[in-house]
Order: sequence, then C-alpha cells, then structure tokens
Amino acid sequence: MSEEFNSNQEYGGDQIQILEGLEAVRKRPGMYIGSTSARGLHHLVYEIVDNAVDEALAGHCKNIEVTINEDNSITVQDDGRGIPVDINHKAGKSALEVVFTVLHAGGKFGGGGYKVSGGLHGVGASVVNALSTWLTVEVYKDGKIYSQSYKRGKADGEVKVIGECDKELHGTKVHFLPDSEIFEETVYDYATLKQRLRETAFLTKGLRINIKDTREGSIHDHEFRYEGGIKEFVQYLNRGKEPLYHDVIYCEGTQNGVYVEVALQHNDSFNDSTFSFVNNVITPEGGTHLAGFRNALTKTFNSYARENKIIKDSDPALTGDDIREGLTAIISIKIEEPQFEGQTKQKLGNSEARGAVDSVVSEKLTYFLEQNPEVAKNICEKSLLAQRAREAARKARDLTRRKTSLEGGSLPGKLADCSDKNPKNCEIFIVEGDSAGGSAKTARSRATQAILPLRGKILNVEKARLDRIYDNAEIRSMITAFGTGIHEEFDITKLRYDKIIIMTDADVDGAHIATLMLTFLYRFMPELIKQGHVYLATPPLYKIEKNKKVWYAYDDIELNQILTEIGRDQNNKIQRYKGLGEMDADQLWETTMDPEKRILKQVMIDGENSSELDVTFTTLMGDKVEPRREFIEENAKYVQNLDI
Ligand code: TTJ
Repeated sequence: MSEEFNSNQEYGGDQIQILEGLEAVRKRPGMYIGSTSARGLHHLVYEIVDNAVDEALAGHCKNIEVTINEDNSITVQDDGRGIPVDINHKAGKSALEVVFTVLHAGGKFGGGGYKVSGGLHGVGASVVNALSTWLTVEVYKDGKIYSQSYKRGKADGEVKVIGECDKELHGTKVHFLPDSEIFEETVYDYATLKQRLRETAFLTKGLRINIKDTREGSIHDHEFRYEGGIKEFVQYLNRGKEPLYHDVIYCEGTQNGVYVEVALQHNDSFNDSTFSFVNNVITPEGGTHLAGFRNALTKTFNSYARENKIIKDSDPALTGDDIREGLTAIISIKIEEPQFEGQTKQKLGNSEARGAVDSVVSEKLTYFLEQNPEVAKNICEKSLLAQRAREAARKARDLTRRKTSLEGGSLPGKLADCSDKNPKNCEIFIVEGDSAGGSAKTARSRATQAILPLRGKILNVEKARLDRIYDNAEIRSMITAFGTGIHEEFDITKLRYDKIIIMTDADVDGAHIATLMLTFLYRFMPELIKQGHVYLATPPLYKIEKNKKVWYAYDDIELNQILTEIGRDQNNKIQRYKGLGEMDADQLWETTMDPEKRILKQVMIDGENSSELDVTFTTLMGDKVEPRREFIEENAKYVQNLDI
C-alpha cells in the first residue's frame, strides 16, 4: 500500500457519521445486497471481510480468519485495532453499536482514512446485521474483551465487558447467522468463498487470509498470503500456460488521488485475460481504468517498436488487439469515491481514473521496456505475428463473405434452418455427429427449431490462432448460422436464434465436445452466454419399460425414484443410453427437444467469478497436463455437474 492511503489519524467514537435508519434493509434486501439468492448470502461474508481488509490497508491488520461453522453461521476475525467502543456523542451510543445498527455508518471516518468498503458492495456491517437472525461482535483491546449482540439488526443489550485478555491482543470478531426468513439459500459454498478470499489476498499483498470449513462431512482449510500481490495473481492465472518471458511486469503509482497497480505477463496463448478491480471489487464491464490501461499499452509498445526500428515508419501500427494477444493482466486501483455506471453498475465511470492509469502505466512500462530490451523485442514480435494472423484472418473472412454473397448470402449447407423468421421464436440445436443430426432433423419442429450437425470434435480455440480458427469449417458454419459475427464485429441484434442449444451425448466424449463448444463461445462471443442465450440439452440416461409403458430417467437418482414407484421386478426393462444415436427421432423429440418436456440447462457466467473461470478454461483446455490433473482431482465431486 502506498503512503497516501496510510492514515496516521486517530479516530474515536465521534468521527462516525450517522446517515439513515435500518428499517428499509429487511424490507428490500435486494436493494442493498443485490439479491437474496446464494449470491446475496455470500455477499454478507465479503461485506464483513472488506471491513477487516480496510484495517489491513490502513496498516493495522495482518491476519483475517473466516470460518464456516456447523450451523452455516460465519465467523470473521481480524487482528486490527478493534472497532472503537467509546460513546459517539451525536448518536448517544457506543461507536460499535453505531457501526452495526446505523445504515452507512462507519464507511468514512470523516476523510483521511482510506476505505475499500466504500466500493460496490460497501453497504456496511449494519446491512449484514439487519439480515442476520443474530449477530455477535467481540472487540479485543486494552486488555479487555467488549461484546454486543443483536437480533435481526436490533441491539440485544448494551456493549459489555465480558472478560479480560492479554494487553497486547487486539482485534475484532464478528459471528453471524444469515436469516432464513430473508435468504432463499442459507448453505454456504466453501469453493465460492475460497475463490473470492484468494482474490482478496492477491489484491492485498502480505495479508494472510485463512478460511476454514468446520461442517461435518466437508472439513476444509486454506491459507492465502501473497507477498507479491497482483504479480502472483498474474502468475496464478498463467499457471496452465507457457509464459513468454520470466518476470511479471509491474507498474505502481498514484496520481490525482488514484492509487494504481498493474501487473502483466504474456503467454503463448491467443486470448486476452485482463481483469480490472476498483477498491478490491472486480469490474466485469471494465470502465475508465481499463480504457486508460489499454491506451497506455498500445501507445507505449508502438512508440517503442518504432523507435527501435522493430516496425518501420511505413508499416502500419500495432493494434491493441495485436499487443493484447496472449496477455494476462491485473489492473487494480483504489479511489476515494468510485462511481459505477451501466446497467449492472459494474463499469467504472470516474474520468480521473483513465488519466491516472494511463500515465502510471505509460511511464513505468516505457522504463521497463528500455531496461529489458529482450522482453520488449519478444512481445513486439508476438504482436507482429498476431498482426499478420489478423490480416490473414481478415482476408479469409472477406473471401468467405464475398463467396457467401455470391451464393445469395447463403447459410451453411449442413444447416437445416427453421421457417419462422422472427429470431425471438427460434432456436438452434448444435448436434454432435451426422447420425444424431439426422434424427434431430426428423424430430424437430420445423417452424422454430434449426439443426446444425457438427462432424466430430471442433477445433480447440485455446490452442489455435485466429487465421486457423477462421479456417475451421465447423466454426465457420456456427458463426454464419448465428449471424452475429465475432470479436469486434460482434452484434447481438443480428442473432438469428434466441436459444443456442448444445446437444451432445451424455458421455465423456459428449462432455468434451460441449466443453470445446463452450470454450469457443466464451472466447469469441461471451455476450451470448452473458445474455443467457446458450443452453445445454439434457438427453436421458435411462429408458425404463414395463408392461408397454415407458419412463425416462435423467440421472441415477431419478432412475431409483422411478423403480421405487413402479416396483422393482423382472418385467422392468432398463436401457442405458450411450449416445443420442441410440434414440429414434420420436424418442429424441420426446425426451430432449420438445419444449414442453425437455430439460435445458442455461449456461451462465457470473462476472464476479470471471478470473477463476478463465483459469478453469485454460486448465481444462490448455496444454499442461499437471494443472489439469490437479484441477480434476480437486473438483472430482463437482465434475458430474460441471456448471460453468
Ligand atoms: C476504526 O478507527 C479506530 C481504530 O479501528 C478502526 C476500525 O474500525 N478497525 C476495524 C474494524 N478493524 N476491524 C474492523 C472490523 C472487522 C470485522 C471483522 C468486521 C467489522 C464490521 C469491522
């Protein structure tokens, strides 16, 4: 943390500003924590942890411990100075009580103290308290243990001294149980919390964060501490890839009150994996800080390449896309009053952030390139290759376009299109294999369902450059069929189908093909997934026949339910489907395609988890065997239901 944000001011109970009451929170929880689903439930933990992280950023806390208890309650403990317990004269009660019972209190202690909890989720500990059946806080300071308890946000007694402790001991411990009257989901997911806390640890270098699950049957324990901060974050993101040079490039600086930290390293892949954060909260939609970074990167590399005659004066400039091919980067800024824009309020709007990131990165990167000519040359050459591939891809694309316009804007030959011309009514099934494709064509409802059979496995886009990808027939036919174009030309208003349904066999190969397809969509048309247009079909695993009656089971649990219902006897004929091809057209329609009866799984991307998702795709689809084996072992119990 830079000096600017270390405050030496001392705060007492009077510095806490009081803004408004708490009643509204229980009435409209969604307004404060986004939702009352599992997501909102997990936000409660982040909210409390962020308060402890603030104390770490102020330089007074080194350890944070998070525990999921047996009853799904959560304990968060830090070794900071402890929340003040003295009387806040404006409120006429202790500062501690104000923090937990007054909305928006405690966010800013009258300036000077820098707070990440002023960020996107910075609604304050009082919101967590209001949404908890009970909450207990303990403060360790000056040799005493202070405590106060609350029920659904209301103080249940005064702040009391409940014991003594070592004079040297200091910190805050919060223990709460999310209210089942408020939350639809009250069971915490260890992996979700672990992932987010790992990210928090990367973003706050040196801070140790420990997470423990003590629930029966799911005992876990992880500790995160990264002295290298976001440099180590970049190494973590690149762990399944081959870095292009050894050291992560790091830029740090402060301008106009904006603290900027950027870490970057290229790898041998072709994707851009850049993640931006404001006050430790991810900004999936980017914003001014990301724009500043991109501008600095493009400008700096072009200047370097021209000055060092890597590109001639007459050559075209490298584009941002060229320089960002195979880039992994973290942009982390800290800013006093972040403003968020856009539909989901996930895009930074502060204009001063653009200039700050641009100038910090330009200055530090220019210096780095001058000091490290080998690395500089390496990156420039990779960018030049990318430029050539892009040029080749553009030519191939133009050629395809011209060809298709000669053929009257024709769609892929293998596509059996639907007749309805209103995309809202239409769906397209991407089907593995020609034979299943044939059945699907017979089975479909012609008006609204289109079928595109794909032959064998599609190209793994994690391992191929743009020109090869454009050259791949299966990928080309998908792009043409969808109608949206890809990358910078992507236009969702041109989408020809409301639902894109991936239909593969219910076996390992089928899962692999579905993953290849999802990888392609994720890297080339992420908006399709983000806006909920992508689905996985669910073919049944079993057919059960008894006395001329037929049942289908989609998993083993269902099979058992059906067998229990109809009685387990010798007249039962159970068939295990190995592939779509084993079903005739009628069966395929009835079990997998009929909108009235089928099960579709919608594929979703949660912007908040996007850095981990990137790791998942590289790990699963990349070259390195060891990280993939580890990933599969770690996630063995989830693999059956791999939900990306
Ligand atoms: C405020 O200024 C005086 C010294 O202590 C500062 C403070 O509030 N520190 C602090 C708060 N450390 N830890 C917290 C905290 C920790 C948890 C787990 C939860 C909450 C709401 C606050």
